Amino acid sequence: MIILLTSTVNTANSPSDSCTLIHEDVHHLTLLGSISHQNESYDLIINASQYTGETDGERLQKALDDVPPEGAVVLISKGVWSACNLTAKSKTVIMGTDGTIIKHPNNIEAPFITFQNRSNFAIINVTFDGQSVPEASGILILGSKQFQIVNNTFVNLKRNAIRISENCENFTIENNMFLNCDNATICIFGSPGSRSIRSFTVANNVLINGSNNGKIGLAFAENGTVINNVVVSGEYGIGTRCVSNILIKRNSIENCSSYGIYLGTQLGDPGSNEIEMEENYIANCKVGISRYYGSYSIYNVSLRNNYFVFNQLLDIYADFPATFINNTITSAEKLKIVNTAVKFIGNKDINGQLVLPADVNDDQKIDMWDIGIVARLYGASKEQVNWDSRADVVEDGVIDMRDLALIAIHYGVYA
Ligand SMILES: [Ca+2]
Ligand SMILES: [Ca+2]
Repeated sequence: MIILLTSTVNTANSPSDSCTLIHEDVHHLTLLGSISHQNESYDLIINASQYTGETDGERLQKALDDVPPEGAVVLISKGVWSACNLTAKSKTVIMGTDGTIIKHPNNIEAPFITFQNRSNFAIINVTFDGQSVPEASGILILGSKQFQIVNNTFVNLKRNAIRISENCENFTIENNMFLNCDNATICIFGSPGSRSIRSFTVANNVLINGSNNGKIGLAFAENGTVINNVVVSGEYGIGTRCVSNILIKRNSIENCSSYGIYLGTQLGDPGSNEIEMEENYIANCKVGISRYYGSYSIYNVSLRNNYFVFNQLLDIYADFPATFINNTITSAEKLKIVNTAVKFIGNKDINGQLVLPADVNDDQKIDMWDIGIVARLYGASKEQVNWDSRADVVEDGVIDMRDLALIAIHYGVYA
């Protein structure tokens, strides 16, 4: 790796201090191996410590402004920097060392840094402290592509620690830690009405204590993977709206005050479809999974081998059409189906008992006997004396076509 310290480096500061910083930073980078991302490597390193200015923000901005068209790494040395409202160019790798902290100045709502209409950039190894400034977001990325946000720490961001919006594609948010970050902590939010964000991975992030709408939020997005993330003590775990071709896999969501995973829709959106959820663990939330809001179209949703256990009200509130295969829930009582197009196969409770929601007479088979019971009670409503809640398989307080439809979907299923 060639390291060039160019004439853009300002040496007006104490020369000996500067040399030490350069040495430390270069040493650190050498340990990392090479400075490359998205298959590009940058030979130019710009050390922000070498810049003078009235404020840390001014110094950092000067360093960022010095990135040439061919790209550079902007090193931010160990220490506390007070800055926000920075902007960066394409081909900029912003890199901290261990102990690089950027603190939000009080009472300024601007994000720390904005990338708008940029490509090929990264933010690596920086701690961002939002100082709990209301409405202040962290990293704002608009209309950009080919970028990575990796190995950073975000604390006390009260709105969108990371917000990705407009048309964005080919990016990764990986190995970041979020502590006390609220209001859609990781917020991938395309343009309402279309799925304008595509081809992304959100992996191995840890979100702790996002009690006020803390979550991984995906809206107006497609072709994405959300994998191996941990959300603890948020309001939600993973929230979606108007998404397609999304894989949600092996995430662990615990102790959220509302929905572990939700699939929201709104009128005017194209709805959500082609969503696969596999091997997630959702426990001790208020509700494990639900649509939560909206009645617009959802289709081709499948859930396999997930654990929805010990959630307070319900493990699964199936108010959306989906295929549930081989999942584990706490008990049959923690499942509520209110959508007639739910297919429920091979799911068990924590004691290994099959949960067969259309098995009205509890004989581990779904057949004519179950249809017979529903037919006999057809038209009954909850207030009537002949009411039998077992026949109300689509749990809406009436025994009607919807219950027959759900049994028909499962007809022939045996334990
Ligand atoms: Ca039966
Ligand atoms: Ca019913």
